Amino acid sequence: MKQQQVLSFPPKVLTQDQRAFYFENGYLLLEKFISDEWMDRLWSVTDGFIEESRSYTRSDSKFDLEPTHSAEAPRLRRLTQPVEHHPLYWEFVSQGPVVDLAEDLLGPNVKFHHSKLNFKWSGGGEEVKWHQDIQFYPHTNYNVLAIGVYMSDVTDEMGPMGVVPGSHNGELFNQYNDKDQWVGAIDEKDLGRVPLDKAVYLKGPAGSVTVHNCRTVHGSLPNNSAHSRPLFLQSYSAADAITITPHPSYSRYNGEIVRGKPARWAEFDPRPCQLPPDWSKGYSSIFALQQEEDDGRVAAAE
Ligand SMILES: O=C(O)CCC(=O)C(=O)O
Repeated sequence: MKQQQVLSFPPKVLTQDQRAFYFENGYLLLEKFISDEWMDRLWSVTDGFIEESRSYTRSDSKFDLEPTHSAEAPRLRRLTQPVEHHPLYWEFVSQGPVVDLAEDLLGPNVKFHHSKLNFKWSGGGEEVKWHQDIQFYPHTNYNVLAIGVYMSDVTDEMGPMGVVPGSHNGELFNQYNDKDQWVGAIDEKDLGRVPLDKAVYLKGPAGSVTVHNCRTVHGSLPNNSAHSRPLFLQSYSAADAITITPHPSYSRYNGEIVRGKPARWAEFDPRPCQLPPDWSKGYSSIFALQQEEDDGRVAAAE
């Protein structure tokens, strides 16, 4: 669905100006968009996963751990596909206020792609290098976005999400290194073509929400503060954006329609998209890949 068509539907939670801002700049920040009640419910299950991670000594398809993670001092990078691990996350992703937001930006038919909870732990939680999302999961068009919920108050020291305004209308970058290995990050030599001096860092109190288009260049610095920066991210697409490559991480909900109805016609954008490696046997995480810890594969059975 084209932007003008999306805008022709009455919005549920955004103003027309906010929708126009997203289409022009490729991102949005909505301060305290999620209620305290929702945040308390999300924390009530998230604390349990942090506890559970203490019994893990290495990353798998559920927990992505920093190399120094231990039972005494957990250091989680990510809970992968939270929707797969607790029904509350799926309730939030499929019925919470973020679905109205997705509908306002994608049109009446909205499809879930995946979710993840990036913790960016206190005292050095890893950076996320500048990258674009769509090369991880190419679709037939670019009506694909990620909505992030800050689960704690986020300040400049905590490595807030940084976005480059307008970059969604620019170049799609190579995310392989010189040895043709996927690293999921834009190479230093290409970053000169990205106006990083214009980057905007999205901060706000707990319950604030970030939105970025799948082509928007984004990343975040290490978290050198004393507090973790959990960001619960969910990706959605317009129903007529069809995935081209196998899904990198399994969830029973991948591809579920959360609003409206499935597409009968695929919409195609003529702009080409780089393809990721074949992850059909498993995928680790953007952190492991960008730090070049592995080639992105985990055993499928894990
Ligand atoms: O957690 C962040 O700061 C950014 C996350 C991100 O871009 C990703 O996981 O793809």
